[in-house]
Amino acid sequence: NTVSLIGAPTDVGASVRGAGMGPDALRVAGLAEALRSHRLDVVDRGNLAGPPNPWQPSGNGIRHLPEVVAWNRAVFDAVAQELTLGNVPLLMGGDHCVAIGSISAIARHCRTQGRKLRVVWLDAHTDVNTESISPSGNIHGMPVACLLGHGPAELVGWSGERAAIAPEDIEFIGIRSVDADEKQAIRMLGLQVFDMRHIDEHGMRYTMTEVLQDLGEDTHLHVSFDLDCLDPMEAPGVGTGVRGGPTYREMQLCMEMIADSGRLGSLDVVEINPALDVRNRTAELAVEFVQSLFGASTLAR
Ligand code: DIR
Ligand code: MN
Ligand code: MN
Ligand code: MN
Repeated sequence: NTVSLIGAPTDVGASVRGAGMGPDALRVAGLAEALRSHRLDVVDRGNLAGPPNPWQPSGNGIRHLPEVVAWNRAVFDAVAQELTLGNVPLLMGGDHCVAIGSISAIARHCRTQGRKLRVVWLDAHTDVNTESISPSGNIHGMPVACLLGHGPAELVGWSGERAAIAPEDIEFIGIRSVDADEKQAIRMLGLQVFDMRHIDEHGMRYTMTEVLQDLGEDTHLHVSFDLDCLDPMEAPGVGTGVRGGPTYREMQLCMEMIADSGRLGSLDVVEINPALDVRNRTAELAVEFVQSLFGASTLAR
């Protein structure tokens, strides 16, 4: 299988500028070369194009909706194209709003192939706000809601069904920041959230066995990796860092256990903000974790 790198250099969904530089930060950190060193075929499709960030205040509970739609349209088409070619799309964000386009394209592809889709959402946040409950209006806090069929009409239904995924198709890991009304949405939807307390009490190993236990032979596993999942001491280059995240070793174990499942079919790497980073450390960290996701481990060659 060929891994296809797709850059989505935008921060239209975020509260803090800078995530648009994420794709080049990952390139400078050697993402393609690192994957090739593990004998993977890699193609870099370059960066998608889209509208600039108009830097508008939130109107009607939502910011930059037309720009987010435009970026996601480009993402949707690019990811769909790679899936048609049989490649593994690796979307380099960009802020997390781009997961709407990528996961919608993946859900549509899985449906046409009769395969199940499982999404693993690695994040400090659950991103299940809608325009009616979001305290910020930032769409990077809404992609999960949109994919579940609850959000602005312009961002819902892209997979061909109202909901691209069902609540039982997504697992959250590393959560430690959920907005007040978002908590109620999680309960009403019945989402399975492995928050930091769960990881503290049960450990990453047991948590990941729970996450991966019922993956079938025919399941396509998508990982949506928001770098703010990590503790900001490890990953300072993010716009909305929250202390108390998984350690470097816990995250490595998480990635290695996903790799062992053998089901990884696509990946988003989002929210790296080079403007806030320290000597590209967060992108370099992301490159290490992506290698583990694709099967690198201490003793395997
Ligand atoms: C917050 C922040 N919950 C919001 N969300 C972020 O604006 O909706 N998600 N940063 O990654
Ligand atoms: Mn996120
Ligand atoms: Mn986040
Ligand atoms: Mn589950």
